[in-house]
Amino acid sequence: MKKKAKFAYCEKKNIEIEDFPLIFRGKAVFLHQKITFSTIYIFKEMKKSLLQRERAAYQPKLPKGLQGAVKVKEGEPTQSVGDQEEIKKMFPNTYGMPLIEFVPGEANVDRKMNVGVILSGGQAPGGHNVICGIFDAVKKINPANKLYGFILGPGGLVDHNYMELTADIIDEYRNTGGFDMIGSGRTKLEKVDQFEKGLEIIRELDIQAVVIIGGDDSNTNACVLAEYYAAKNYGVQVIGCPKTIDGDLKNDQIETSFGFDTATKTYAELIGNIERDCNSARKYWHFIKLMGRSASHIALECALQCQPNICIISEEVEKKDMSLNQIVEQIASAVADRATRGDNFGVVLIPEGLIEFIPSIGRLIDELNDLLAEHGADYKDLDKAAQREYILAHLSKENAETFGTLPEGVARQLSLDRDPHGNVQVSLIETEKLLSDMVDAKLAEWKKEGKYVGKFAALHHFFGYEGRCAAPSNFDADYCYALGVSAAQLIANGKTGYMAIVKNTTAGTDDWKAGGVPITMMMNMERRNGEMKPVIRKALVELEGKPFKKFVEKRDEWARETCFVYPGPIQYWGPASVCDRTTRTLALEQEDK
Ligand code: FBP
Repeated sequence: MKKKAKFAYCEKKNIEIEDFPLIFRGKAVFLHQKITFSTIYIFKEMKKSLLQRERAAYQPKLPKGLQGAVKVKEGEPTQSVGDQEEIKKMFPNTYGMPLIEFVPGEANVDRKMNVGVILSGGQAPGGHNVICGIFDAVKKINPANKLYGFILGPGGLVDHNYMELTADIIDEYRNTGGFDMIGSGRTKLEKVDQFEKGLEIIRELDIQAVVIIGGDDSNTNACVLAEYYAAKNYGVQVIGCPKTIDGDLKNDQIETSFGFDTATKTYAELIGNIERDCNSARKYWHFIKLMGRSASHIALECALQCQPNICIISEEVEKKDMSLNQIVEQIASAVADRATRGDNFGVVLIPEGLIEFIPSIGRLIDELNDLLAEHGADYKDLDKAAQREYILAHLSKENAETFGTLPEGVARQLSLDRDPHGNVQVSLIETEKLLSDMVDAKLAEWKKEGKYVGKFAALHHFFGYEGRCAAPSNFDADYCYALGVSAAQLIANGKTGYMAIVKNTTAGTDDWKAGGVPITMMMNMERRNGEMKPVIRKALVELEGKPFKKFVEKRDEWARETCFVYPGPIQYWGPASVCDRTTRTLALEQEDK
């Protein structure tokens, strides 16, 4: 409906424009709080493609332990991965709980429970299937149970924006990508008044448990909320779910975060297409930046799938204490070497988070974080030039020098507001452009010195948002649905402060093992926004791990020769060897386990 028509409708019905109903499947569904026009547009009835229609009929495969009646098998008590004493003190009610596995049982729990669900942070393929899994499981446990979706992320809980998720709505979104069923957001749940505000709507809707589907930061919030409600004896359970395309929410208990599989397969398809174009025209160097705020898992996985000439791994840059100039020389050397054989073309993959891992820039960002946290107010009102001067005047000598040498756009981006979790918005920094400009300059220098004879023409790409809402691969469709069912079972069995997990994911789905891990088990203390905070430890690329070692074994050959592989699009139907194939990262990591 057009904006004008909406105003006319509200006038006729004598309602405020903020109370305009959500039109879903031709029916007016009144949200119970003020919503904005942008919110309304999310819920427009979907037009389905043929693929979507066929895909809707796909029934995700469940592990044996979740197929029928479910029994809880408890493991040993757990402890946090670091700073045990501090974490234990901060989470007295949710610390030390045992690991849980669901195994086939005799009788199912028949619990009356209403559940609220929140999608938090960046989109990741499969989020809708988590919600579908929760829905099917809570209805199976007791058909009177209700599922509510909080709208546009954790803020929906605090602002009381929600909708009941009925079978009609759920069926629209089975096996689809995106988070548009209820939307997502990055509001950080950390203050008591937010928890209390949330409780009001939880009580009003008679909700017994909230599931937060998110990455490391959002699950940290889930843990804090679980502890708060437990400490207050409110009887509200909080369960987390491991989401992020970045692949950095993994550890001994979480084999992979959902969305990584589909997103990397989508990027690998695009990179493969570029490689083929590159190998056909033989005249460009393609610089491709890939999402992944911090860790380089996405870049590494795409490299293993596509065999580009160069892939930079941030964790290695940090370990080797490399400067920006050394990275540029490494790329320029490979370009110059290929040029000696007449190959003036190639593909370079760059992880989005690289800039923070270059040690000198990392130190600068740490100081900037503290500076912006401390002096936020007096800095914000200054104009651009004055902000730069302010920063240069307040930084230590070493960091001021680094800041001064950065191109203005990059320096500016590093000095802007952090996201609500204190992260630099690295997706907005054009590292691919920065590196190719510097490589160009280096090659020009070498040309003058007679060390380089080729031609260098660069093209730039950034693949991030292109993959976050892709239709989930079979792996993510199954994995997410199982995570949703697992979350519902954790709730039915009275658990709180747990994250739903599914393990043994390189075996057939029947043999996957579903259960729960206490969130406190994954926590340690880290500095955020100038303060030490309990957070889930991020999993970076392990330089001793098999995926990186495999890459190192091959990379010199890939740099010299043209060894491109073109993976093609995700397949939903066909031989299992193609359709159900996991990522190389997961396969290599699980090889000996
Ligand atoms: P999550 O950690 O919330 O899953 O988000 C990851 C991510 O996709 C990063 O790869 C990227 O840097 C960031 O989100 C982009 O954030 P935004 O969606 O706010 O632009």
